[in-house]
Amino acid sequence: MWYHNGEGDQMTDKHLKYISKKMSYALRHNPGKYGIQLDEYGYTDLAHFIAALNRVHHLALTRGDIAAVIAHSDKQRFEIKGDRICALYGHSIPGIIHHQVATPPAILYHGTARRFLPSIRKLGLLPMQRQFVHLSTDIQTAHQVGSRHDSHPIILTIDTRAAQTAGIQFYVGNDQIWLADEIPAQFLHGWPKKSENS
Ligand code: HQG
Repeated sequence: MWYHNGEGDQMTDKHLKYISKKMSYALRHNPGKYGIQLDEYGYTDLAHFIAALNRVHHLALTRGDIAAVIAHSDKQRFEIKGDRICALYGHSIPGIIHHQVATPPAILYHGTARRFLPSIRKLGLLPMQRQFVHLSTDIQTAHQVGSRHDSHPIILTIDTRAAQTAGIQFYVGNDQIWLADEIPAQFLHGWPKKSENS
């Protein structure tokens, strides 16, 4: 399938995915490689960002190309505000990126691998390599997230009201993703019977 960038050029799904991966890498994991700086909310200057992507990867991307990547993505990964762009979630860089604190739906979901369950039972959900634990608003999204780690993912449910009452804060990622510093195991439900998991 071909996508238009609004400037007369066309890109394939493969092109869009390639660019999206590089954008994620730069904005979530390694801005230093691109010579860009993120502010405390993860935003950076869009023109500088495009120039950096082009320089590092020998591309000739325009603002229209970046807009096309965002518009045709399967997930809401990035946001452009005026002349700035950010990744909405997924960061692993050392300095914490701030997200808005808010009250999530009463139940959130987290799709994970069967092999992680013994550790999650003990330690709760931890951010692991990222800055925050990622939670989904619906089961289908949680299933997709968990499928990245296991062909038969387990969907845990999070009792957000009980967690909030205990002082756990939730942060806005995008319409389908919420973030938290950690979720202790007592607020997690939907465990399979012990015999069904590793
Ligand atoms: C697991 C993608 C052992 C956790 C997705 C997960 C998402 C533990 C894995 C976003 C644990 C980390 C994030 C513990 C958590 N012991 N394992 N105590 N606590 N884990 O990829 O949530 O496509 O860093 O269950 O769609 O899978 O990149 O996090 O399985 O929205 O835009 O440790 O990234 O978005 O894996 O995915 P990840 P995630 P994009």
